[in-house]
Amino acid sequence: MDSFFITTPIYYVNAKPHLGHAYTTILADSMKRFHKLMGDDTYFLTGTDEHGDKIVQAAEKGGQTPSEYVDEISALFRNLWPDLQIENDDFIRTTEKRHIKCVQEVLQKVYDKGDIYFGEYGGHYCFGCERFYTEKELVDGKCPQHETKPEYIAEKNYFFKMSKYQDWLIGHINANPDFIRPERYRNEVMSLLKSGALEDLCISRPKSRLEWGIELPFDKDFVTYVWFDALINYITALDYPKGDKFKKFWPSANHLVAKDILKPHAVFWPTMLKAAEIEPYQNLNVHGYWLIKDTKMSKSLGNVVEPLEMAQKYGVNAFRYFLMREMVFGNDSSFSEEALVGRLNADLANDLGNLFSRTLAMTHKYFGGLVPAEGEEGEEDCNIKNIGRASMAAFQQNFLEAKFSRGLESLWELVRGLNKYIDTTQPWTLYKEENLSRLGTVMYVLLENMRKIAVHLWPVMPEASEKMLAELGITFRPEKVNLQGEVDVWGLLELGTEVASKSNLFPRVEFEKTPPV
Ligand code: ME8
Repeated sequence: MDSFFITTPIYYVNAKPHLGHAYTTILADSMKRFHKLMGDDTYFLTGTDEHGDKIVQAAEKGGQTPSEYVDEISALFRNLWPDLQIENDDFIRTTEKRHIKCVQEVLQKVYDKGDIYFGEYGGHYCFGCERFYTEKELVDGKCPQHETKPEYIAEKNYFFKMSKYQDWLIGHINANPDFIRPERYRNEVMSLLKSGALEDLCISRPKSRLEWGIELPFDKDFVTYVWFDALINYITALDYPKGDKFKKFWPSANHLVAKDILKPHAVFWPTMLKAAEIEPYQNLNVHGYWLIKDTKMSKSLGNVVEPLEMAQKYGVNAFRYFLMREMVFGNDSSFSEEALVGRLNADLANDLGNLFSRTLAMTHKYFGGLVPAEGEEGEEDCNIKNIGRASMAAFQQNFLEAKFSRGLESLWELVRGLNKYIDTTQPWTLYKEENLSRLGTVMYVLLENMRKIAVHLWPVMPEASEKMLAELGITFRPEKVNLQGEVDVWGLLELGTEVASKSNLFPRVEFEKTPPV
């Protein structure tokens, strides 16, 4: 049994969760479920990043201590995930004892090796990103993420010798074309690495300036800061260094992040791992931004989309489907309720929902609701089975390559193919002609394909998939599924199974434009 370890970024607790956080976490959940169906032993980690200036400032604003504040906001993230049908195996908080211990162990190891030194540094510090920017990285003197002018800070601090590992990292990326994907981000990282000497990474803050962090094990007057703290969460959760979980899951580590934190994950983290003599992760999967009317979502612009509100309004499963289908992985994508409603009606209500409810209704009308026997296979049946095989194989391959939207598109070739199959085989005519043997074949082909589609949809729409399968008289057990085998296997839906008489999985919705103010 292979393993599959999937992580999301640990989110800052300086604001409530929004659509962007929900997207990454839903996607991670889908990847976990997909790998589960592929027979892998899976582990899915998410959590919250709770140290740093931003948090102290946000707590002060609300008149709370940092610790009261982080408890409150972290719980908002933790409690949201089950409502979006997200099943994470662990939820890590950087203020937990297990994490503090792990960070200190890694720091000590890297320090003992001589890869951490004490030095003076002056630089352009962006509080939003919690990192220093080089002159070259600034755009018009401003931070490219926050478009604010960074503050010039000079102080004595500890540094990680990141530059020492630059050549090794270039070699590793060259030797592992999938290490960073999609390709555009791999190219971006490569051109950054080849554009000049990598700077060393400032990893501490004097306690006189900031106490809300993890104390350096080799100097009590300093705390470690942001990335050296946050990134290590991925191995803390596997009980590094001693745990069996670490041995089992680390080799398959897949990180999922948006492009805003590409450099820390693609450059800081692998070099930190190398210095700590830990194998690099397997893949870094990088997605683009959800935009609102072509602008990035931000609290200050007041255009933040509340994921729970969308899920409650349109259904969790439709919301999950939309996010995964609409965004081409790696590119930016615009979110609008209009587009969501469009896809819900077209793909889910019309294509899939109608196909399913028509199939169930016909099974009732023609065969009393019992799955009929399949007779001889004709050309049309053979054709649709070929479409099915190609569509499911493409779905799986695309999901393995982190091309989720294309994967769903491939599956819909089967959904649309089946709708056409009904039009051409005309079960109602076969019924009128009393050609029950041919009718049985057609209905069986439809029902068995519905079963296969439902199984493939479980990673994206867990509840809808289980409901479809229940309506087909099947109790779904993910651990019993062999998704790869589903491409070629035929006939798992048993003859005589009683199916539901109707289904209303995805009712059509009308889009109401908000009246102009
Ligand atoms: O960066 N579109 O936390 P963060 C898509 N604590 N995804 C978005 C998004 C958008 N408009 N906005 C946010 C941090 N995200 C650090 C991470 S990891 C060791 C430490 C998602 O709360 C996306 O996954 O700012 C992005 O990478 C992440 O939220 C940033 O979360």
